[in-house]
Amino acid sequence: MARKFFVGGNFKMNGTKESIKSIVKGLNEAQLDSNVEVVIAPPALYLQLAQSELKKPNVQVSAQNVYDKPNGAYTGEISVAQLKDADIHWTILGHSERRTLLGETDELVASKTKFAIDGGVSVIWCCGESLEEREAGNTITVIERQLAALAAKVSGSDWDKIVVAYEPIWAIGTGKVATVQQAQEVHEAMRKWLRANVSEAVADQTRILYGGSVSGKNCKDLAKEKDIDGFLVGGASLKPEFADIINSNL
Ligand code: G2H
Repeated sequence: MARKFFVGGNFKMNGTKESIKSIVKGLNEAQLDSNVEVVIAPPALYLQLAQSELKKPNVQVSAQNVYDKPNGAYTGEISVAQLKDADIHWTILGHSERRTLLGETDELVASKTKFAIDGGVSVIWCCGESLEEREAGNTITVIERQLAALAAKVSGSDWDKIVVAYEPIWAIGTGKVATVQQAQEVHEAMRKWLRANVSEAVADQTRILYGGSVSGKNCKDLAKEKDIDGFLVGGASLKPEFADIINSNL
């Protein structure tokens, strides 16, 4: 079964009511490849605004984070049940900004992923190595460690609800995109790991996105690689070129 191309827009902590409306209006009016699954992730405060403004059936809305506990005394957090109540069916988890700035461990990210899936919310699960880890030759070891923590928590059909995003930390928001070869090499290694440690079906069916300074200029070359099944886009998802990235394969 062919893997459907997937493009996520991670707005991070950016936007206002006006700018979110304007981005969504741009998407509503753009000609978007109907073979691409598109998910935009505005800040939590604007999830419902984006949802209510969206008119494109193949564009969905995602949270950027969710907690792994039922509703209760967890100040500042958002629950899976609340996302479902707001009709939000996706969340990003394990973004390196949360892993590095907020101390999220491999195990916490895996636990949140399982909790989200069990509650009916699909997950864009992120992983990636730092520059130091890459220069030490540890890229694949780091990615495999992150994948192993995930695979220890999820199983079977859980994988149908996971889209994996490889985001080398040194390429995030820096303008330093990984070369096509660097990205493809890691994606291939991830698929190989899934084949050996999870199953043939999960390796064949799981979408593996690339993230890190993706732009309208570099997306087409990256999209041609056999193991790159889409993108998680930060800065460029706030701009009109996001539509060009969605249309990478046209
Ligand atoms: C990586 C990416 C989106 P950017 O964080 O998740 O951001 O495209 O700005 O590098």
